[in-house]
Amino acid sequence: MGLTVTEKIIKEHLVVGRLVRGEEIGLRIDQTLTQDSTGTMAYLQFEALGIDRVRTKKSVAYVDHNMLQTGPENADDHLYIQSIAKKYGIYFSKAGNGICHQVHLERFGEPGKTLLGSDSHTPTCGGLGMLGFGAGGLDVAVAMAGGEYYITMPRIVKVELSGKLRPGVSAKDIILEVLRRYKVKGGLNKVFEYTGEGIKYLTVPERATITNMGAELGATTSIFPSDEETYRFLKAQGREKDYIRIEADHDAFYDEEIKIDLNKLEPLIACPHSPDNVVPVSSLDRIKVNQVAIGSCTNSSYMDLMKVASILDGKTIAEDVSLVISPGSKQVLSMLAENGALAKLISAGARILESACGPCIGMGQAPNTEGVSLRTFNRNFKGRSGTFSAKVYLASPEVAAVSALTGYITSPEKYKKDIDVKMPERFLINDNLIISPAENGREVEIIRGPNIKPFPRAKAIEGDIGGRVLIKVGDDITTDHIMPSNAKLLPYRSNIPYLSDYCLVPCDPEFPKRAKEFGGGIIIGGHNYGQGSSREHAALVPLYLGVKAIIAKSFARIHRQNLINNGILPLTFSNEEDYDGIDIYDELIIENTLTQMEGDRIKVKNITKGEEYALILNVTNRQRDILKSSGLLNYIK
Ligand code: MIC
Ligand code: SF4
Repeated sequence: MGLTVTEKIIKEHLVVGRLVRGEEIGLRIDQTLTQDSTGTMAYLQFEALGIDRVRTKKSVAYVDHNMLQTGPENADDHLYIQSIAKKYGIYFSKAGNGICHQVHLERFGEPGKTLLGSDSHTPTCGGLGMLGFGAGGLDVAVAMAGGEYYITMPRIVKVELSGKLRPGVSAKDIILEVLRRYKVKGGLNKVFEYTGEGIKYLTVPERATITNMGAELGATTSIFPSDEETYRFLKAQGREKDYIRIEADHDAFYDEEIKIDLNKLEPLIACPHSPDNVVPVSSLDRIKVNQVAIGSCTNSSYMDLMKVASILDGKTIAEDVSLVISPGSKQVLSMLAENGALAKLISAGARILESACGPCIGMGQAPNTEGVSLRTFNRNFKGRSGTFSAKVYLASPEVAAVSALTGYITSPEKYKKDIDVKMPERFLINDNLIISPAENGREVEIIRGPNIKPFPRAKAIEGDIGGRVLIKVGDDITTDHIMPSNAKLLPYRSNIPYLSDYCLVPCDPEFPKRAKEFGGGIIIGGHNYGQGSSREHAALVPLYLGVKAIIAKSFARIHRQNLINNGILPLTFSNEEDYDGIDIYDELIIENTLTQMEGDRIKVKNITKGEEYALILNVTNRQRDILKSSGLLNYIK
């Protein structure tokens, strides 16, 4: 039996386990990336490992999230990361160089290699045939120290693309179509591997839009083969030496298959408040738009913005629309500046933001109260924009640009002009904002600002674990609910005590107070608990608040691992109806926890209700040992 692209790369990097679906495997990691909002914590954890230089082939530290700098905190963290990078052998991409995933695709990603990043959209480099995973900071720290990264050997979904996109329909619509079919939990423990005749019409940046937003499926990752298009992109980036060809064997086995006929696809849009709430743009009835935001790691490439410039050329945006554009990288912005497209954007009325995540993570540009914001981004969870009452829609750059002109959500199919943007033969290459590490790191001093506080460590599990139910939440709770991130909170990513006052506040403003009053306790969740970002803070902050276990119907992949890494028990119901019987303030107890943890069934008593539930501890032996050693750091040591 032949192999898929995914299996070929996994096989090359397999350190522990076998290529058997559902079994745990450990992979050698070639490259790592961090960004600044998870990076500070990841490097504090790396320091705790006591290694003197990274052991990966290439590690890069980006500054792209915390760029608003309304106080000294962010700048202090940037200096910390820069000094760490210099000391430990890590390339440092300075503020202004661009969004980590866009820059990594342009300048570092390599087909056939593995990439681990402390950001959930690390699969972006799957667009050039690289196997990228998002993970918590501690997993990335361990990979930088030369440790392997563990995943469940995924099921592989063949996404067969046939035909060619029609004018006005774009790569974003392909991933929105996959999201429409699979929903935000449909990708758990799966890799989406793209193939078929249709892929030859998709450039690497377009493929990267698709693999990027595959994160919203909850997938392990997404990947395209490495073919002529990959070569063309790498050559245009002056990196043809990094090219290798990787394609699935003709008799490769896939666990599932879906087909998308690109000729039939139409412009799609994700409606508030979930990326899988997808409908055709044409089905929406004249929705007035207050803000249009173009950018983010999903849609901020040179070609995306050239399309936008072509649509806006010589026109003026609607009177009531605020249009903000954040180019994905310095390369993109410089090229737009040099060829005059930037002038067209500015002239049409766009507000040009720096090359960074910006509005995508609520770092400025929060919409007006009840405002409608149309974005080319990947997430529209409630409140993420910085305005709790805002309604955020997600669509392609074409939909965004045309709607900015009309003032209403509008399908670009109505826009008659042919938008034909070609990938350049040569991108503008200037890596002067990428700082190389020191030859001899010993002499480099680490700069630590006053905002950097020690991170909490799990305590060893002893006797009975128990406590009050501190909160009971429903399905699809995101890490944006558990640990909100916006312009006010992001500066405190290295200050867990400060963040603890905001934990789960979007679900219940009283949660932090209650958790502190009871000295910790237990959280009850629905399906897909912890979906979304990789931020480890969604585990570290509950740990700080004394949360000992989370009992949910199911967990999102990265968050579940972050809980285990930090010594919090992720338990699931064996009988989902038990969820209904538990209420906030109930007192739960898991007697002789350590002994019970030897098996995969855990009995929990509800003292308040006089009931007992059978829960599942679905972990591998390695994960069990991590939990018993009170977290990954202690386990490794
Ligand atoms: C996000 O898009 O939610 C983020 C901000 O990039 C996060 C990382 C973080 O919380 O710092 C992610 O996707 O992992
Ligand atoms: Fe940045 Fe948004 Fe991409 Fe996260 S999803 S890395 S915040 S641009």
